[in-house]
Amino acid sequence: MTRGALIAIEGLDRTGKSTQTEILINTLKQQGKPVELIKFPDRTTQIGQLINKYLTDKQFQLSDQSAHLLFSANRWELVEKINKLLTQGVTVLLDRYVYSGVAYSAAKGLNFQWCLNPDLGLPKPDVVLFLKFKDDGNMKRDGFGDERYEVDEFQKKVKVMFERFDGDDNWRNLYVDGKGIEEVEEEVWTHVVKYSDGLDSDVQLFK
Ligand code: T5A
Ligand code: NA
Repeated sequence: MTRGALIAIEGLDRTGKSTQTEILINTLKQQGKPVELIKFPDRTTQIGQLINKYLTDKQFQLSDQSAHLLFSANRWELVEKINKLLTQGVTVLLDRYVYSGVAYSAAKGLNFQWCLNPDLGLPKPDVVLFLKFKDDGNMKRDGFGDERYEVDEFQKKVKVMFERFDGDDNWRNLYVDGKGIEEVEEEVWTHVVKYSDGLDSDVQLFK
């Protein structure tokens, strides 16, 4: 039976992920395709509320390891919902996912594989669109600097960690330098169109 596709949009802070996921949701809906957006971290759950406090309140202390495990736990809270939607033929769009989880924590110096371990067994996206600046354009965008991780040097380290996933067969780099929202939207669509009617293959898991 045809299942829904699992599509992740990833990138550094302020690269346009939420802008593009919103547009993509609307495009698919207009075509009459069932689709659901899941944003990580999901700040509405109990664990998500702790994560929100951690991200927005610099006085709130957590060890890097505990913060990491909370982000992972937040994904495991949603896994049943994701699997159910996919089975029902609904396309699931993820605004950040495992890749952000690993990249931000590994950039702090935690072991890369240790960071991936708690996410093993989660459904693996059929395609990951990595919105990417060649330079540090994300740090010049409106609102950059508001949250804990929005610090130039740190963003550069996160980028290097994200790039360790480059080469996975589901990974697509999408350069956004100097491109307007519509131009990026068109490129996103070229990568997504072939998944928009779902897939017959089983969903893969992180392993
Ligand atoms: N995190 C997350 C972890 O450490 N571990 C984890 O496991 C996970 C899941 C919060 C933080 O948590 C970390 C990573 C993050 O530091 P978040 O809630 O996704 O993650 O962060 P947000 O603040 O919601 O989102 P971002 O800051 O990442 O922004 P987006 O979604 O990439 O960018 P967007 O679409 O809001 O756009 C930013 C600005 O740019 C403009 C927009 O209008 C907006 O003003 N813009 C453009 N301008 C010019 N040209 C374009 N093409 C544009 N596209 C958008
Ligand atoms: Na966002």
